[in-house]
Amino acid sequence: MRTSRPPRRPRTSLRTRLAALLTGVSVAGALLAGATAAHAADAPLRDLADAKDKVIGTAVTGSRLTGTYGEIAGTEFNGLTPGNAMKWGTVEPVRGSYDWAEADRIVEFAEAHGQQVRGHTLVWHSQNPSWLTNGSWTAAELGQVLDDHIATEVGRYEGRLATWDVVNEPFDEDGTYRRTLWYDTLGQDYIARALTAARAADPAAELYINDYNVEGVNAKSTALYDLVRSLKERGVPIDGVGLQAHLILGQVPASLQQNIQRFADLGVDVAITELDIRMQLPATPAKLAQQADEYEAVVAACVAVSRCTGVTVWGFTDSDSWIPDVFEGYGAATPYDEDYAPKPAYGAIATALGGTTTPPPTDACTAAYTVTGQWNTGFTGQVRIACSGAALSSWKVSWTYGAGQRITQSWNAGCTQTGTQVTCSNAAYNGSVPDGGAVTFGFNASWSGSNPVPTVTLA
Ligand code: G2I
Repeated sequence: MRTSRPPRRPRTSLRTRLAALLTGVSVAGALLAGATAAHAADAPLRDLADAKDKVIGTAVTGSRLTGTYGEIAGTEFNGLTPGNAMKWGTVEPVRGSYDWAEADRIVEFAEAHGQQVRGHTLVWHSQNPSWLTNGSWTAAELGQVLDDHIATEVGRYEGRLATWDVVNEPFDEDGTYRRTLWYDTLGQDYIARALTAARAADPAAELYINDYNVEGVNAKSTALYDLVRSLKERGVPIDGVGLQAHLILGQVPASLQQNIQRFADLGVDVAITELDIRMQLPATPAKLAQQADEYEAVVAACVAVSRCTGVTVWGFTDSDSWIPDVFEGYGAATPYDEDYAPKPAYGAIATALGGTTTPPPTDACTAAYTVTGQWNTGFTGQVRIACSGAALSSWKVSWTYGAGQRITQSWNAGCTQTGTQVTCSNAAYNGSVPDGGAVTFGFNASWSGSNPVPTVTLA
């Protein structure tokens, strides 16, 4: 960490965050139901991370920050990275015409929840607007475009973001510079130029270079190491390196901690910025257990090095992961499944952060209630009935609504509401829940004022 810089923002206390939660109507109705919470760590990941002065972050999609997604993002993580919202193509699709809606939403959410934000990303070869990639630029023109973009975007959030991934993915696998618009037009000094512009626009933000396949000691990470050393020698502002860590099950580099340590010894911070561990589908208990061990190893490697500032997962739920879109047949890469149930990897992260987890009950069927989407007057919810060591041939789930919510529609179950009392029974086709299986039903309902989550009973 730099010495001549303003100190990091004070960490927000649990009490402050709770107050923010309770006054935020949009999230007040999204608390996790008991059955899901019972699978979670005994303390939220963010409290464990705070106690170790580390970041446990997640990439997020702005439009999804309500309901259970928003609840988990807000309560389990102390850092957020916009997955796409701050990329050039998102914020300036037309030259000079900016769209900050999703980025603003994420920053405001983070501030309401006492979280730090990692800005991602300013200079990259991908997800750029066509006016930029199709333009024909002289070096002078493109340099100015770059300076202006950084001044505008970093300036907009000055003082509010902890960190920027200023330059993303500058190297090829063999450690040579990636041939991009930036490199081809401006030469390798586009990197120093971008860092200098970012420092000018927000002197308090920590400035990083971020790349993938640089987690272990190899040609690419050594090129990054040499670049950082030379930038520091020249007095170019560089505060840290981001190791993305898009990993494959069974392939966590053995030299991860050694690599983190060598950057730390060079005098920069290190962050694991985009962790996910993908596996060939289907996910099996054995693969999920191995994945948990590997998540634990990655987080533990960061915890072991004081200059490793923390770990961000690239989406916390499998329903918000880039993997299935890009790697056919692969998935299940994040710590929560598509229904927001914590996977073994979640408990493993908690363990690496010094926490404990209460294992889910065995020999039981449980019901978990989640709010999957919420708007002004209505919301969509779902209940997942899962069995482990037991089985059901029919089921009935009931709960009491405490704040005037009313079911308007249901699917995959027959629901009735009398006063505050809701009872939902299986449809003709989904009464049977086998050992190791699960059934989900959904509903729409109205709410106003607040939307607290009820405790559900399974009969
Ligand atoms: O590719 C994985 C990550 C590698 N490191 C840099 C990250 O910025 C990158 O993130 C991913 C996002 O997670 C994806 O969500 O970057 C992708 C683009 O390279 C993102 O994918 C894009 C899709 O390609 C678009 O079709 C889609 O419109 O996401 C867009 C928004 O959902």
